[in-house]
Amino acid sequence: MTFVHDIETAAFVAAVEPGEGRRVAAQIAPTDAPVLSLDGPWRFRLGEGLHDLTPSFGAEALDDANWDEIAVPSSWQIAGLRDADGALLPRGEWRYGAPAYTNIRYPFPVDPPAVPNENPVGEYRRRFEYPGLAEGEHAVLRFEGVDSSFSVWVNGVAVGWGTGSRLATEFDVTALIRAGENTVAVRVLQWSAATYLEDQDMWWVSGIFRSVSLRTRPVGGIDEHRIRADYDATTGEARLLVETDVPATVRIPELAVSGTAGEPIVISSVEPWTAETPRLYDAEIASPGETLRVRIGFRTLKIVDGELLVNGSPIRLRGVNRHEWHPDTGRTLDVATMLRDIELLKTHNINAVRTSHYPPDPRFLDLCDEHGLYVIDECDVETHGFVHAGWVQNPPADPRWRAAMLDRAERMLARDRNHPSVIMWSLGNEAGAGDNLQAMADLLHAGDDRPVHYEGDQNSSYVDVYSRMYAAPDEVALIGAGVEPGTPDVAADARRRRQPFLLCEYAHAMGNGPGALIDYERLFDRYPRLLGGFVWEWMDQGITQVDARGREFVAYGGDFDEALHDSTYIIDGLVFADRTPSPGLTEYAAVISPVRLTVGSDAVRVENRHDHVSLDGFELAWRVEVDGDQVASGMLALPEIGPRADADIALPILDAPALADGQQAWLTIDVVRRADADVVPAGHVVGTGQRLLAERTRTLRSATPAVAAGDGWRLGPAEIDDRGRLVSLGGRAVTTPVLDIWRALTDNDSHVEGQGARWLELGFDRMLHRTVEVVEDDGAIRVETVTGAAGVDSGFATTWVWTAVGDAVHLRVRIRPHGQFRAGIEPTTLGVAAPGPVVTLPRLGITFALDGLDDRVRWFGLGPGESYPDSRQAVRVGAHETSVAAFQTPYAHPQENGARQDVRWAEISGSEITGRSPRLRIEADESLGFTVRPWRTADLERATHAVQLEPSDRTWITLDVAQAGLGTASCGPDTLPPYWLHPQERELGVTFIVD
Ligand code: IPT
Repeated sequence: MTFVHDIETAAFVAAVEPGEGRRVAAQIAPTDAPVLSLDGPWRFRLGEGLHDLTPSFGAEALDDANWDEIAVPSSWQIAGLRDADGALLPRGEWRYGAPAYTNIRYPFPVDPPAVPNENPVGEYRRRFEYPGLAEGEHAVLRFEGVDSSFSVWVNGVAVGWGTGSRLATEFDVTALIRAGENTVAVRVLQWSAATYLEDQDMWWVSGIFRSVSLRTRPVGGIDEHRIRADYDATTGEARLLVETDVPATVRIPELAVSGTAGEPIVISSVEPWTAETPRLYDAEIASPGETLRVRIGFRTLKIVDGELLVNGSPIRLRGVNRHEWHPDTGRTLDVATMLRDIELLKTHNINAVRTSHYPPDPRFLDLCDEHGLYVIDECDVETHGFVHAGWVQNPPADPRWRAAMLDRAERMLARDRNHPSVIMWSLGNEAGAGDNLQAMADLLHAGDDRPVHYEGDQNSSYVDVYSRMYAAPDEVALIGAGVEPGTPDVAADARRRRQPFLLCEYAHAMGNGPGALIDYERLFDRYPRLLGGFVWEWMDQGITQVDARGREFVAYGGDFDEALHDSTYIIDGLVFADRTPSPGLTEYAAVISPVRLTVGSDAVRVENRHDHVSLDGFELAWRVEVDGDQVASGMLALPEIGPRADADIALPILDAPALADGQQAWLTIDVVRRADADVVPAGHVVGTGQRLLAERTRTLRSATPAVAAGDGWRLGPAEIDDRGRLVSLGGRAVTTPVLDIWRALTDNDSHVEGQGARWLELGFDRMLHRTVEVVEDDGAIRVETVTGAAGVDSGFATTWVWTAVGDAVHLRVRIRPHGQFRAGIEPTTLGVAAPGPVVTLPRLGITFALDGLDDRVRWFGLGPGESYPDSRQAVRVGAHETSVAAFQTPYAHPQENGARQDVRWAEISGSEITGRSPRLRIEADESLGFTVRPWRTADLERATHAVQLEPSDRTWITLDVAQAGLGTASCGPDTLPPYWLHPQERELGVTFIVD
């Protein structure tokens, strides 16, 4: 065979064409034809670049006995982080380069289509036995994913080269394969022209990272099959059309249906497929040479009046953007990991996945069909890095790249079009503008009737949905109402106004956050044009690493000595790298719950937010708790409530519970699954409603006078010195309370769009305290302080009143801000200052520390998880308990975390057995924010990785009047104004009881 680009020298490295020698790699289905997996150990050698290629690399006789072994599939940089036994290697001992992370920027000069000489080359070889081919049979070598360009030899002969890392590639090797031993050799270039099309926000890792197989194609085998399975919701009738490249028959035993490929089959009654009812029918497509086992889901998609209808009913997308990642295996996932994602998605009420930003491992789509998720299948195209070159030479706008881009669209379509779960094609992500994108859309429209998505087509000139990323709620509201500003082209504007609107990315889940999910959800509820959104992103794409002390940690950009990197921006998921749900995920699950409860005084309103199913599968479990202790409970059945309908259910008549001083009684109602529903177990709670039934305000204990002791006073369990400092409480050493307005900046706070810079400018992180006076006042000790930062006029005057109340001590704090609280006051040369915006506060409260209270924490208030003003849908009022350690949320990049809101009392105990009091109880006059940490805020702020946080000898307690919201400024709108904390006079009061 001859090739335009020489294969021996890898001359295709700078070729803009998609490949040579390939054939269409259509979807494969389970078959009775032989399939030989070539996964497993391969011989491997990593060359430095094209100047370092193994001569005669494809030759059968090449002696590779001394080469390393590498697992296929895997990425070599990830595989090389471990030794042959799988143990992590320390920095400096990595075997095959290292992963590198950049978000937008290319990892090499923007010099298309060329790449630098520094271009590692992975050479893979494997010998295998093959039974040989019978007359007329074919053999096809199939690669599910190789990053980036690669060339292939079989038995010493070059068969071609390919690109399109996350798409399948096939080579017909019939002429080369033989009975007995065969040799396959694959040379993979880390960088190639194709890399310019693959600039997604993820780790740069290379190699044969998805499976490889050798497929025997029988005489008369079915190489391509296409299934169209429509459902008519008005008649219940299905229409099936199976097309094949050879004559074949179609059989669905369960429906007692059979027919001929190429001819429509009408079925009078089927159960349709939706994400809520993922009904699949097993079917057989048989030719004389081969039988395929396929699964068919009947469903119809249609856009009508700005709504996307599935089987005639509008749907709402409650989605996530999912990259394929595992902290130990990188971009290579096993089915168990994919299934784990499915379970997590389904148990958190998520119904849609955008496969950002490339077609996933095809087995994931099988799972989406089976378990029910709507999928936006996105093509492997992103050229974001050209933004740094003013989009000059951007491939989508350059005709030379057209063939490669069309090739990608065509291969995505061929591989994925039979999946009922795929409800939309996406051309790619962040690839700017250009005719090649429109040509991809044309190709998809011609070949399939699914809607086409591309967020970069802002005027919707060739796509079917209006899609945006990170638009703020205000703008989304305008779009929902259809009154958004028009596009320049009148016809395009009219078309766009008839399209459903999608937030293909929103609510950047980086670090602590996102805030304001509920604000978006309310808009989605209100405007039918809003099809929903996809949170960015599903998981923290961290990598398991070991530090110098041998401790494992989650690595991010920069941890691999990359010359250019984007640091923590890869740690922005709803699940942590080990797939533990973050508070952001629990919040999202509550916000998008398909069953919403509003608990009234004698009835509960139940809203069924499903699009297709009634609430048959659910029931209500209610309980009454007094101060967290359950006093009554029961179950309530649900009547027939159809999709998108609601009903009021009468509540049982309850006796007024007896309340002690300061107690509250709450009614909590959970919506629970009655029986197992696929991956969602019986008893799973999908939504909760609560209502305060009764409360008794706390009466303060009566005061007793302070007793002079030493240089200060004794007030119940407290010792206060003559400088007004609390020195001990219940015999435990104390770090005295100070006014605290600081939080360890979250990723959202510290981003340029966030408020962190203004907070730092006003010195909120470096407050100094001045004691103005300490006086004994009517038996209480009153301390006046002033707090402010160097160089800044804004600050706080605080009055602290300590009162002994029997064997306890009460503290009342009154905080009065003074000064301008304005950032950006830059004097001009004339000395005139221009005041900047008023600065709001991160938090407002007090922080102190105690010795030895390191064990359990109990509290009554919102929990069990952390919450913030704009992220509090998932938490419930009740009594919660955990350990000091588990009270912390272990964000991979340490930052403010763990705050519990609306806390009325809290108890912290020590693990040591001594004569000292085992427990501190804090009773709030009014409810408070409450945080307990085994380290200081400054430690949290200084640590770059969670593993660096080590418990100090004291437990740090912060009690807040309030804290600022979280927002999503790391990509998107900052904290919305209702969740700001303005500097205003505020008070807090607590009683400390030690027993
Ligand atoms: C947006 C990207 O599409 C996504 O891949 C990811 O990088 C995200 O940002 C940030 O994590 S693009 C951005 C410029 C809005």
